[in-house]
Formats: sequence, C-alpha cells, structure tokens
Amino acid sequence: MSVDPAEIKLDRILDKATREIPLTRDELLFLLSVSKENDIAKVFETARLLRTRYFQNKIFSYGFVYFSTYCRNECAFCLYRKSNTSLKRYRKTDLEIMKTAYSLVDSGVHLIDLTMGEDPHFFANHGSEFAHMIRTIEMIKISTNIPVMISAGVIPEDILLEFKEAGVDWYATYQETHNPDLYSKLRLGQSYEERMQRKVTARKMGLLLEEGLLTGVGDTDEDLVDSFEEMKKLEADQIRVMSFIPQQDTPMQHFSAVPRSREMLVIAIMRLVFPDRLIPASLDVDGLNGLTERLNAGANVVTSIIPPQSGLAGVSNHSLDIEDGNRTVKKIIPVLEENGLMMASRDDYQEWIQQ
Ligand code: SAM
Ligand code: MD0
Ligand code: SF4
Repeated sequence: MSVDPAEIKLDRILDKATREIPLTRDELLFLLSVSKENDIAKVFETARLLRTRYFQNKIFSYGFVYFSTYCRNECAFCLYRKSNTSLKRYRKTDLEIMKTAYSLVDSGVHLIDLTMGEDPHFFANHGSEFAHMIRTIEMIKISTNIPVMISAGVIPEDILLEFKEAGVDWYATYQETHNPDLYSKLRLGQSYEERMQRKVTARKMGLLLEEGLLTGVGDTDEDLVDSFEEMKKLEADQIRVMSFIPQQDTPMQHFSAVPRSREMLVIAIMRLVFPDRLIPASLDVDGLNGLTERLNAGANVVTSIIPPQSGLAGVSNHSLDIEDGNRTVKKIIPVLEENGLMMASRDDYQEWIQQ
C-alpha cells in the first residue's frame, strides 16, 4: 500500500493542533493549501473537536442592529461607501434602536451588536452627537443587562471610554487584512495604524475585541497567516472571516469571486489556531442556507440576526433572508439541532465573557 507523504503531513499537523501545540508558518500555509475533499473534511473535524473541548455543543447568537447606513468613508468593497449615491440610506432614532434591541433580547440573543457606518452626523463636532446614543445604550443595559457590542468604526478615544463607562462590553473594528498595502486598496484613505491602534487602546480600557478579515479581496495565503499572527498579538476575543460579496455601483463590483470553500477553510484554521475564542458564522454572507457549512467548519457564534419588519439592513447582503424572518433565533435553533448543537444559555455567555 502506498502512503501519501502529504496525508502523513496533514495528519501530523492536525495531531499537533489537537494537542494545542502552536503551528508553524509553514504548517499553516500547508493547511491553507489543502484541497482534497477528504483532507478538508479532516481539518473541519479537528476544528469541531477543539470547539467541543471549549464550548461543548453550545452556540451563541448575536442580534444585529445596523442603525445608520450613512458613512463618511470610501471602502472599495462596501455598498455603504460615501460616494454610492444610488443607495437609500437611513438613520434610526433612539426609540427605534431601543425597540429593536428589546425585541432581539426577547427573541433570545446573547448580545446586541450596534453597528453603523462612520455616520458624519455622529462623527462631526468632536463626536458630541454620540451622547444620545450612549444614553440609549445605558438604558438598554440597565433594563436588560444584555451584553452590547459597538461596531461604529474608528471612534474617538474619549468617546470610546464613554461607551465603556455606559456598559458597552465589546468593540468591533475589522482590519479586513493585515497587509498594509492591500488595506490601502480596500479602506481607501483610512489610516492602517490608527485603526489598529484604536483596538489596542480599547483593549486597555477593558473592552473585549473583535477582529475580522475579508477573504476574496486579493488576499494571499501569506497575508492570512500574517493576520493570524496579528490577531494573536491583539489578543482578540472574537475573530471572524467573511467572503467578500461584490456590491453594485462600487469600485469592486466586478472583482472576481473566490470559492466559498476558502472562507470555510479559514474558519476551520482559525479554530485550530484560536481554539478557545469566539468565531462567527455570519448569516450576512449566505443567509440561513449557509449556516450549516460554517458550523461544520468550527464556528460557534451565529451573527447578523435581524428582526423582520424592522426596516434594518444587512451589510454584505443588505436584504437577504431578512423580511422572510429567516435571520431569527427561531429559524436558527432547528439548524443547530440538525448539527447536534444547541443554543447556549445567557448564563453560559456571561460566564465566557467574564472569564
Ligand atoms: N462602518 C464600520 C466599520 O467599517 O468598521 C462598521 C460596519 S462595517 C459595514 C462592518 C464590516 O462589514 C466591514 O468591516 C467588512 O468586513 C464587512 N463588509 C462590508 N462590505 C462587505 C462586502 N461587500 N462583503 C463582505 N463583507 C463586507
Ligand atoms: C454580521 N452583518 O455580524 C454583521 C456585521 C458588524 N459587527 C457585524 C458584519 O455578520
Ligand atoms: Fe463605511 Fe464601514 Fe462601509 Fe467602510 S465598511 S464604507 S467604514 S460602513
């Protein structure tokens, strides 16, 4: 019987990962190059084994409130970039934000992710308009005690501290890539250093951090391995990867797509490198239909849960699965069960974030 040296190498790397011995750069590059169905299945199996070690069969779920789609930036990949004038934008009122947050809490999510573009309404005048939002968050926290994440771009430091003091738990600002050259082509006109540094500052303030990557934007395997290293340095508590979805009327609308399998492989490798961290399966990329494959790759948080009839948008898919109620806890639970998983309790989540 012939023995394939690549098989032996893969088994050895996965055995090392199972024993939580840090993988070398070459080993990570090797994992990113795996392409045979059977080999990919082995990587996913190891990822699930590590997820089970730290999280049993429990999955967390995050409500998503994209409360303002105005933005002063020009990210080449994003539908909501400033110069996209073909877009109808909205800014929800404090009352609307509160109502949506309460309905999400009632539906059973573990966290509310308050997201917006870098809306000039808030960012102008030294951020004085943030005061209302901070008050709104305080109210939500006092009445529900739900963990809150803020994804509002590069927020001024003093305001970030006010968010923290109001009870915000998480700060999410995705670098997309840790290759500064590629970054400059994606986040046009935005400082790489400032965006990274704000996360370091947030961490010092005691906020939990989410860091994220886009794949399919010209990122190489080397770039991805560099990102894993940066995520480790940052000590990010939650790490994500999402496939780039081309958006109409944006500079990258005709950018050629990479197969979805790449996102799945990156999720699985993230699980091998960061076995005890939170890794999202975003409903924003492929909706409810894409949930099983992301869970199968080792993700343990379902994100982008959006209440129907709320008039709220997604990011990479602004309307997919929203109005038909497919991005709801009710629709997710059966999918978890089909995969031998279950929804965690709110106490499970509190325990994780307080550890
Ligand atoms: N405006 C804030 C910011 O950029 O940090 C927060 C919201 S932003 C819309 C959240 C993330 O959505 C981006 O960092 C990016 O990773 C992701 N995103 C935006 N456009 C996307 C697209 N076309 N395909 C996939 N992900 C996308
Ligand atoms: C998601 N659409 O969770 C959201 C968004 C921003 N913090 C999150 C990318 O997939
Ligand atoms: Fe604005 Fe965020 Fe979109 Fe960039 S990714 S254009 S900062 S909403």
